[in-house]
This record gives sequence, structure tokens and C-alpha cells, in this order.
Amino acid sequence: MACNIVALATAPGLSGLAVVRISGDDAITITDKLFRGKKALSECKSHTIHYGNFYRNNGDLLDSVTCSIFKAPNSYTGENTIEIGCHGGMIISNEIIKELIIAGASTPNPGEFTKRAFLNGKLDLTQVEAVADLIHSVSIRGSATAAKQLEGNFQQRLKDFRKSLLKIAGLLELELDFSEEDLELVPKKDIIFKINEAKAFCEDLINSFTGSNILRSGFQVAVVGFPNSGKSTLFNTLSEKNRAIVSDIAGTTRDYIEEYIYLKNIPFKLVDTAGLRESEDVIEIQGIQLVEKILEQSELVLILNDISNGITNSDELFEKIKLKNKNVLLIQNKIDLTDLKVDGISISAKDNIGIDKLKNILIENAENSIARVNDALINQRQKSLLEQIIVNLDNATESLNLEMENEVIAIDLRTAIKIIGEITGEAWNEEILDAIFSDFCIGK
Ligand SMILES: Nc1nc2c(ncn2[C@@H]2O[C@H](COP(=O)(O)OP(=O)(O)OP(=O)(O)O)[C@@H](O)[C@H]2O)c(=O)[nH]1
Ligand SMILES: [Mg+2]
Repeated sequence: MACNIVALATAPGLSGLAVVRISGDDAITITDKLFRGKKALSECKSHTIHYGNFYRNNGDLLDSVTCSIFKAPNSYTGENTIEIGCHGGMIISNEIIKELIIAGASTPNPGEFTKRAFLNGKLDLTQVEAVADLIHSVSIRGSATAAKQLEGNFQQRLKDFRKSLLKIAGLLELELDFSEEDLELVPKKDIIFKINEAKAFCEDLINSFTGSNILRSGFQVAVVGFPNSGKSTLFNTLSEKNRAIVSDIAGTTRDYIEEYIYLKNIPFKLVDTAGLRESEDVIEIQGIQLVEKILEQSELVLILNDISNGITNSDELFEKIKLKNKNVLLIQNKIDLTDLKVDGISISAKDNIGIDKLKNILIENAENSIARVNDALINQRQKSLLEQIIVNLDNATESLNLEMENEVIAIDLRTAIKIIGEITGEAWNEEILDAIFSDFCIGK
């Protein structure tokens, strides 16, 4: 029997209210030991809320609270659950938890409430992962997609997908039974067509991985250039904050500074970098190695050129960085200092000229990737499994083309079906669960 777990469900710190959640077979009876309302909670109906006092095990009054009752199986975890609404702050909720532990509850592992929900069949793994994405979401667009996934849209699509593969495997196996009669039940080309459809389904999802990551953690834009080109000024202008220090001393920014901005509800993670220096050997631009990782991680790199040093001053840097990241834009800055007409993008980071146009370029770039995201935020785990499914589907097609036995082809399809089960969690093991729940907090 699973033990009764208790933890703070809300964020710790100063707040009006806090919620302590206890879940397990004895959650209601344990709470009854310390709560005094009009009636004992064990005599109350599920999905009702009760006001009363919460006492310590020694009888001292701790707080006036509300208890919400959720009886198994109609709760988040699928177990008996009480949510105790108490006053916020650092002390009260902690003391309530301590007293409940003395009364028989224990501390959960990270994500244990959600893990129980999974084990009790309340959520599948795609929904569990949606819970994590919903909590960690940095944008409205991201949380809206995670909410759809939590509702079960992705789960349903995978169920349908599984059904379609089962059908193909079934047809192949059925034909096997009649093989002596040399009967072709379904034309080979129809099976290949269906397998290709299945493959397209997986590819679609895999293609939405980048967009999912952008919604999950932001479209990363790195601002790069020679010292004093105005990188920190642009960073401040775009983020509408004065976070990065701006000065006319070259080399002001030493470390990387990151800030989220939201354009059209899309999260952008701006990164201001230290200025790169030209060394004796012009080909070797010092500092590139330092920013290399940032260049690799960024979806877009803006190379800022100080136009007062010449319009072509950063051309070589631009070419060099293009080798590291394919999505690079050269931007002329400080156009307020010149009358030169520029073909490409030109701005004055200081005087807010051309910034709206630049913002639109950022939005366009991000939209391209996000447009692929449908009703799920695809993560690395799901992507790897989808790739494995494609390998098996390709094997099946190859075997079909080679006129192999139906048996062989069906085995590849059965393997693909098994992998779908790993995505949804029908086929789970402790290792998979540990990897997923290690990112959760104690109270979730
Ligand atoms: N006239 C003009 N000056 C600018 C503009 N953008 C930045 N500056 C000035 O250029 C100088 C350098 O600006 P920063 O933003 O600190 O440049 P940076 O690229 O971050 O410099 P490092 O961190 O040292 O690499 C400051 O004096 C800014 O006020 C602009 O659009 N027009
Ligand atoms: Mg700077």
C-alpha cells in the first residue's frame, strides 16, 4: 500500500494563502486527527469544502483553515486527497506539514503526486509531461499548447496512430494464415501507402520539436559584434529595461546577460554578449570560441555593426559566424550618426530607430518554427522515440519492397507499436519514470 504523502502545493514564501496537500488511503483520517470543523471530514462528501481549526498533535491551535475533500478515485492522484488552505508565509504551512507527518503522513519524492496520478491511470505520460511544461511555461502560447496536451489531444492522436499500425500489422498477419492459398488480401501498394502515412505523422511531430522548444524555453537571439557596437544598448532597448551596462569604454560587457521578452506572446530569450576583438591575424577573430556555445544554441544571431566605423566593418565577422550558425543577420547600428543609405537592416539602438522593423523580423523568424506546433510540446524523449518508430517503419517498407515474408514486416510494425507505448507510458519502467519525474518539484 502506498504511504500517505504530504507537501506544500503552492510556492513557498510570503503569500495570502498556501495549500498543503495530503494524498493516500488514510489522507482523510490523518487530517481528521488534527482538524475540527462542524463534522469529521470522513463523514463528509467528496468535492466539498469545510471550514474549521487546525490543531497540533498536542492540542495547540495552529491556524483556521479550509479543507477540500477529494475521495478516491476522483482526485488528481486517484487516491483520497485533502487540500488544506491555510494562511500563507513561511511558518504556518510548514508547521501543518510537520504535524501531519507526526500524525502518520510522510514526505513525497519529487513529482510523486503526479507519479501516483500516472500509476493510477489518471494521466498518461504525455499528460504528465504536459503538467511539467505547464508549470515551467514561460509564455502564453506555450502554456496554451501544454494545456491542450494535458487535456489529452496528443494522447488521442497517438491512440489513433497505434490503432492504424495495429490494423496494418493485423492485415499482414491475417494474410500469413492464408499464405498457403497464395491469397493477397491487401495490395502491397496500399500497405506501403499506409506505412508512409504513419511515417508522415511521426515526421510532423518531430518537425514540431524546434517550435516546441521555442515555446518551452524561448527563441534565443544572441547579439554579437565588436566592442562598442551597441549590443548592450540594443539589448536594453528591446527588453525595455536598463539591465546591461552601457558605456563608451570598449569591453564593458564581460559576461552574458539574458532576458526574456515577449512579442506577439512568443517568448524570446535575448542574450547580450561580450564584444569580440579583432586580432593581428584578421582571419582569427578572438573571442569567437567563447561565444561558440551561445552561437550554437541560438536560433538567431544578430551581428551588430557600428556604421560609424564603416558599413563593411563587420562583414568578415559576419562570414565567420555564418559558419557556426546558419541563421545570422547583419544589422547596421548607429544610423543616427550617418546619412549613408543602407540596403539591409539599419537601426539606432540608442534613438529607437528601426526597432519595430527588427522586432517584426524576430517574430517572423520565430513564427516559422512555431507554426508547426499543433497540440503538443514535443520533447527530446518523445522525439527520440518517434525517430525509432520511423526506423522501424522504414525497415518494414524495405522488407515489403524486397518481397520478404509478411511475418518479418509485421515484426517491425509490432516494434513500432511497442515504442508508441513508451511515449504514452503503456510500456513504462522505473528508469523512464525516474527520468521524467526528476524534473518535478516535491509538491507536484
Ligand atoms: N549614436 C549612437 N550611439 C550608440 C548607439 N548604440 C549605442 N551607442 C553608444 O555606443 C557606446 C557603446 O554602447 P554599448 O551598448 O555599451 O556597446 P556594446 O556593444 O555593448 O559594448 P561592449 O559591451 O563593450 O562590447 C555607448 O556610448 C552607447 O551610448 C546608437 O544607436 N547611436
Ligand atoms: Mg555591452
